[in-house]
Amino acid sequence: MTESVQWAHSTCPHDCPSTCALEVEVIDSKTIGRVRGRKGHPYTDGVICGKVSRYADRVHHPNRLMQPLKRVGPKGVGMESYTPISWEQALDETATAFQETAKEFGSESVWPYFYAGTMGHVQRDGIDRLRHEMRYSGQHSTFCITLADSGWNAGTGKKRGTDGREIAECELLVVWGGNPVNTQINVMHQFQKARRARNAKLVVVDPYRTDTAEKADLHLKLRPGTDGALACAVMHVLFEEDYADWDYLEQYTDCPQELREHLKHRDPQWASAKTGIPVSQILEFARLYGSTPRSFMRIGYGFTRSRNGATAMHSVNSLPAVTGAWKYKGGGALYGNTELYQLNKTMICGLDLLDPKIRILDQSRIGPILCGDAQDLGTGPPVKAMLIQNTNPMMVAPETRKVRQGFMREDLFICVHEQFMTETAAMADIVLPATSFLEHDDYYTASGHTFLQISPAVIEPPGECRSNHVMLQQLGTRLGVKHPGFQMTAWELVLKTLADSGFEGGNNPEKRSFQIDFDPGFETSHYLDGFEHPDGRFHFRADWNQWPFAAEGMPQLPDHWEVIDEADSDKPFRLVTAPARWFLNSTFTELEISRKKLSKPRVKLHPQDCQEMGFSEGQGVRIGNERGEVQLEVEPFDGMQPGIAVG
Ligand SMILES: Nc1nc2c(c(=O)[nH]1)N[C@H]1C(S)=C(S)[C@@H](COP(=O)(O)OP(=O)(O)OC[C@H]3O[C@@H](n4cnc5c(=O)[nH]c(N)nc54)[C@H](O)[C@@H]3O)O[C@H]1N2
Ligand SMILES: Nc1nc2c(c(=O)[nH]1)N[C@H]1C(S)=C(S)[C@@H](COP(=O)(O)OP(=O)(O)OC[C@H]3O[C@@H](n4cnc5c(=O)[nH]c(N)nc54)[C@H](O)[C@@H]3O)O[C@H]1N2
Ligand code: SF4
Ligand SMILES: [Mo]
Repeated sequence: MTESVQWAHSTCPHDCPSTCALEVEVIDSKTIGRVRGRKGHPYTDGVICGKVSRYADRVHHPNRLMQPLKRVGPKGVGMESYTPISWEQALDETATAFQETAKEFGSESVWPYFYAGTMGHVQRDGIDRLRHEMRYSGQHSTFCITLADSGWNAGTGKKRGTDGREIAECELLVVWGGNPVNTQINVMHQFQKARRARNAKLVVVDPYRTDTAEKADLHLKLRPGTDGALACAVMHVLFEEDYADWDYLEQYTDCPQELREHLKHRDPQWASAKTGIPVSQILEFARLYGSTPRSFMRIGYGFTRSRNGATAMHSVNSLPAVTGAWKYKGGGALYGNTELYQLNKTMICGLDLLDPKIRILDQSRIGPILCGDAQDLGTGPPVKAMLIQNTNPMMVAPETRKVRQGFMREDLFICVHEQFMTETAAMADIVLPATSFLEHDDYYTASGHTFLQISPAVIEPPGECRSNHVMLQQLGTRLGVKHPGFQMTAWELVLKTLADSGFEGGNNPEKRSFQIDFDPGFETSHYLDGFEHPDGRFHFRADWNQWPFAAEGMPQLPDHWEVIDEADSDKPFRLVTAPARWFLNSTFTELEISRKKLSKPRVKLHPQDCQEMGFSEGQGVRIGNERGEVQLEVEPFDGMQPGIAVG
């Protein structure tokens, strides 16, 4: 007898540029088996990472939250502080807490808080519809992309770039501030094709020797936060040694003569002193880059983890505009494609209800905010109640010490909707069990490719799990919401959003998965029909004031902006918090395989530093500063400069 195996289409929902097309083995209506990449997808093409290929262990994990919980013991302990309650009771108590808080302190004292646990737009962003209708405080989402986005857009005008598939056609790939072997394996898959076909070269710009850097022809090990200096010196050489494409510069950029003048003194010696990279390597890279027309820059998020990230990104992003690499197939740059997708999300986000006068709080400042920081709170009330979906701020938000202190407040009502008892859930008064992407409907856009993928649920929700959308509907009903978005199912919201954006979704009652390619074609993705500024040019002169939150004193032309925390005798190391291959931010910590692959959290320190400080391999150390601290094991590592700690 032959066994008939059923495979359903799905899309990886995690916060990863790859947004891989998946195939999921369906064992029965409640159980999945294997998960694999979907062959033939034009970009992800059957390749996925190790953690998602073990997804059955995550969806069917014995620690999955299965029923609503109410806290009856102390915060921060976990399951034993909770007792099961019904959904009715959990939602009633949450609604009552929000209503009473809003009545006493005003609606802005309630702060819905979310990030990127799932990247599906319906399930991720629906919380904004509740926010806007109830006039709760807004959220400025600054965990990750803000600095990079503004730096990129200052140059090109829009967050889009060369199609990732063209990596396969390059002669040189420059991976700058990213570690795709860990964080988006598909880049390496595309690059292998270029390497096989024409021996394409790989340059990696990263403070430490990552698994990606291991594969590089040239690895530039710079000091963290000095990318602006490196980029300036490279452009200095491009101008001085005649690699600049003046026809391109005159036609497509705003002030090339001025840039050249500005860079006159930012030479490799100047940059070497700041970056710690030898002059010879800067020259080698500049000459290789300048002499290779089909040079593809894959720009990651790494260097944007420093305070000068926006100006560093803008400086790096200026390189292909100097050489004119944008003109060539396999040339140009890609940081992210999210603005390719022009979607009308009014129905999901309740944008028609948004009142710009309502206070917006900075997500990354949650610690100070919960501790009552007057600058953050402005003239508004303190935050007294929160709904948290899709994020684990106790682990991921900066200034850990204050985050913890804030969450410990007994006068703060917290409802967390989660799949697992995370560190944040363990601080909540009410914990609600959430579905996974395999158990709800949604659509996904990508950062690293051009497809919008529509993916219905593959199995039924386990236990009493409910999706973010259903939870918001049911809480909203209790709060008296009227927006039509609350009346629709998640699937109806998917189709409505597509229809409102001018795409054919059909009524599709049998819920088929499908995808739409937003590839704008070669001319547009390479900005050959103009950059996205009113003058159609790439801007070497950045207008930072177009962003309401821009800092004072940002250099307009590419530069090294000296606002980072330099190491000193008190704090001798600069910290790099690099993504681990078997975890995704704080997700996958429950997976046995991930725990096995990275048995202990470690900090890489240069052997010279270890010797000076008397540290040996495996020794436990506490690293930290006034904002927080963490206990790690020392791993002596010579693949970086001294004075850097890689956690
Ligand atoms: N396995 C895994 N995959 C992930 C994630 C994960 O945690 N684990 N996270 C996901 C998310 S949310 C994101 S945003 C992406 C991020 O993925 P990436 O774009 O790869 O960016 P980062 O995670 O910031 O770090 C990448 C590299 O930047 C380097 N870096 C740090 N500081 C600097 C600097 O000042 N200059 C330069 N040039 N490099 C620097 C780090 O050493 C690191 O190797 O990955 C996603 N995918
Ligand atoms: N310590 C540390 N801090 C970091 C990072 C890091 O790697 N380590 N990375 C930084 C970066 S680049 C980013 S983008 C941010 C990311 O920060 P977060 O967006 O908070 O990412 P995660 O830590 O993965 O937490 C996501 C949570 O969402 C839950 N979740 C997943 N799907 C759903 C769903 O459908 N519904 C609900 N209700 N919950 C769901 C998961 O179980 C998980 O606990 O963190 C930043 N800070
Ligand atoms: S590489 Fe990224 S998008 Fe692909 S399966 Fe892994 S986490 Fe998901
Ligand atoms: Mo991120």
